[in-house]
Amino acid sequence: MDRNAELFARAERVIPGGVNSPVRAFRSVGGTPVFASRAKGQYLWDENGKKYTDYIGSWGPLILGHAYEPIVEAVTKAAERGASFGLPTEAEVEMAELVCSLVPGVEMVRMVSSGTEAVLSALRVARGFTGRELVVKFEGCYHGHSDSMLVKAGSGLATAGQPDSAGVTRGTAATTLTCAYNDADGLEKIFAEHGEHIAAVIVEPVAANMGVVLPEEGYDPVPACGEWEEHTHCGRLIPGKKGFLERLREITARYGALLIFDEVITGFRLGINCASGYFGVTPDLSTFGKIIGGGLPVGAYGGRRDVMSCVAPLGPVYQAGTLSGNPLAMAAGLATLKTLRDNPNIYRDLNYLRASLGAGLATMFAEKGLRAFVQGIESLSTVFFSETPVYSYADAKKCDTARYARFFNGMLARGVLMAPSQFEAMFLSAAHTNEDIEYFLDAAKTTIESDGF
Ligand code: KE4
Repeated sequence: MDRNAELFARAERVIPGGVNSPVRAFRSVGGTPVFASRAKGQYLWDENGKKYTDYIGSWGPLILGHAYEPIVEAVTKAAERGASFGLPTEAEVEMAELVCSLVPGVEMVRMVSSGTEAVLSALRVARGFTGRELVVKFEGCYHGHSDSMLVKAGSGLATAGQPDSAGVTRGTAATTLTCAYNDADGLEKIFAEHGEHIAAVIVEPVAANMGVVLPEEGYDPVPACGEWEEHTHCGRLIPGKKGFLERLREITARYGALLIFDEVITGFRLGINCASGYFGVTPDLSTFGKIIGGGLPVGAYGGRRDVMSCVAPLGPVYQAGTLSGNPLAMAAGLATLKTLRDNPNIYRDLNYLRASLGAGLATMFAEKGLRAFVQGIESLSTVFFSETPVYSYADAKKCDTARYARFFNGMLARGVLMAPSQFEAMFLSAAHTNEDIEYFLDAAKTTIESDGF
């Protein structure tokens, strides 16, 4: 019997949808979800013993690969000293000092236990600091499952959002406005109407939850399929052209609203100085997750000292957590961040691998006359089966998700584990090699040449 199927049948009886996070159920690509048994480096084995080259990477934390030895050792040593104390520890101080030393604009930082918790806390601080109620998010960006972030565009541009999940009250949704990603002019209009009531704008500096969509930081359009060139971005920088993130910074400052970079994915993924260092735009608050925990549950939010000074017990904005700054998670996070800080070539090599993957796929698709766009930056990449490049959620929704599902399953059968959704990213790790990229491209070639693709 297929152990994945057997375990999934058991799981569905006692866990909603059989999974502890929806995307793991493979519903948008079909088939039985892969149950992970173990993993090492870039490889993962399922419960049937089938081996995959893993491009999910736990959705981002594992930039150094699975079971990275220094992390395993650090967590083991920490566990032998006690898993949790409910008291401050030196590791938390070291983590806060390290984050403040690496991320532009972060003068103080608070540890929490997930990206969702980091975002909901940052939004509460922004509202407490400004005394304002409204927040703005961008369609297609995902910031975790806190109520005010589960909101889709309301009818019309600057009207209040509508719940995007059952259980989110209309009152909560009404305090979240939405705008199209990369539409700084649209944001200008929202501020013209609501500016004095807007506490914050939250953005993924590189959107990775509608697939990888870059901020138009003054770039030419994404190279058309087959016209790929060696770029660290999807496009060519147009000197002097104000980009999307720069415009957000300028607009929010002008109205006294806070700019929040949700760096749960981009943090320490784009580079050791995060997206704020990468694009040279400094937000007022930043949120983190994933890599900062090295695979254990960690989130964090931080930023301007005057803003963070509002947080209890220093200030009036309450936020707390039993396992915040957990010693095991700090050990994993510190081992990860120190490795990245002390080995800058990791980022250079990751970008090269990602660009090689993108170039190989774009060339292959062009040769087959297949309209598909590979959009990526540093170690993030998405294959969009789309007639046009993807600059916004409206563009992403036009993708041929059925074709993506066929591609995903063809690759899965050939031992390549991609993101089980068109609207996610692939995450490369320092464990991936040129040979893995060649294997990916070989598998992609036989997949797109297979019957019925
Ligand atoms: P968590 O609460 O899942 O740790 O983080 C929420 C979050 C916040 N902000 C951004 C930009 C995020 O991408 C996320 C979570 N990312 C998804 C992957 N797209 C997590 C995977 C899942 O939901 O299972």
